[in-house]
Amino acid sequence: MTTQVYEALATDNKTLKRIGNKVIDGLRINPDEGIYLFEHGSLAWLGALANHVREKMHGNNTYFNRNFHIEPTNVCVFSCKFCSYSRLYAHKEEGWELSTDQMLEIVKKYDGQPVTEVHIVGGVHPKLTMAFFKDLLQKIRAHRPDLHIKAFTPVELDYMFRKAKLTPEEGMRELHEAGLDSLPGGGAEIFAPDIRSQICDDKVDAEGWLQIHRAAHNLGMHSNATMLYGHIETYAHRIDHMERLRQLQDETGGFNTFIPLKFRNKDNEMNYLPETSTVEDMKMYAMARIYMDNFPHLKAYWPMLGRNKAQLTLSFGVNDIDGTIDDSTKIYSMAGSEEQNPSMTTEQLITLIQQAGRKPVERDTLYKVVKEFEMA
Ligand code: V47
Ligand code: SF4
Repeated sequence: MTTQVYEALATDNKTLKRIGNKVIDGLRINPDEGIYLFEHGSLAWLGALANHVREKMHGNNTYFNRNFHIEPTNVCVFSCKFCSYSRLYAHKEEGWELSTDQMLEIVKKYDGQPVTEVHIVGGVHPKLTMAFFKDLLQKIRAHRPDLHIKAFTPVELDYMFRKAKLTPEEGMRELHEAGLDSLPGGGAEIFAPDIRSQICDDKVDAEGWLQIHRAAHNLGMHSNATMLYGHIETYAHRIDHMERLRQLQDETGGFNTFIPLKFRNKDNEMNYLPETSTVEDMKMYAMARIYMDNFPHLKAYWPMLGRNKAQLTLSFGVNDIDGTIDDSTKIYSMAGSEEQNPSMTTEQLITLIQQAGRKPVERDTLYKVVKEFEMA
């Protein structure tokens, strides 16, 4: 295997060779080396390196889980320029707002079905308080104690905690006690303030986002992290983002998965920007696998990329496809994602992974194996 990798990575560029050897030897690369790889590594070269790291960590295993989504509201006090989904409170009649009973009805639809996780995330509605969400968590927990509740980004949490006059530590403890198990990765966008101020000026900043995840990790909870790429940021901004996450992971070890999210340009204020090419997308995944050496998992969110590109990512470092049996999330379909009606049966998802030459493994949120399947 290693001989093959050395052959695949043959290059006359001494700097690339030196950095490539570090990665093969399992050594961490620094931010300057990361930027150099982004700028000078070809797709084939980065792919070979990322695939080496992926196979060293996970072999052919490719994880998916059975989950469903609830989006309580798309009414939002913030105005992120890339967002196609939210409606300001002043125009709330154009949006939606689910009651606790309506959300419990969604949970009950899955009674008797082998789903392991509910993913709850939405806009920041000014009237939805900490008390409202604690009550929702308690009711879901009471109805279905085995369901893992992964909910709320630091954008929603920061607003909730500030209104309730709670520190991130106090707020996280209360929600954890009410039934919250882990945090999804949203709201991170790009941490660097020179970009963040241009695309989402008014919501929680990098330090606030990281502090909420730190507070969750310190309570023993796990979480994910995302990065919105392919808009006005540079390679240096992407590396800076990944570096901040890598540092927090060194401190807490609480992150499960890194999820690069490709910017989609339909119906938002940044629609003048072209979208990234497939080559650029695969390069992003490969760089994420190479740089995020302390993140166990790299996930491709298939409803956003589409099925074929999601398959391709499995050769560029990705070892997890966000499998869902009924993904009714609107944040991507409204931004122009490939999958306008993203829903795949477990059988379809298994076939998709097998067709890419990998081994499907059903997991729960914390990557405990639920069931292993054969390779094709
Ligand atoms: O933070 C919004 C992104 C995120 C656009 O943790 C957009 O398992 C592209 O974080 N183009 C929310 N992206 C979704 C999210 C997520 C998704 C799947 C799994 C997990 C997980 C987390 O969606 C936002 C923002 O970065 N987003 N608008 C857009 N136009
Ligand atoms: Fe609100 Fe989230 Fe949309 Fe920003 S991305 S406007 S925080 S719903």
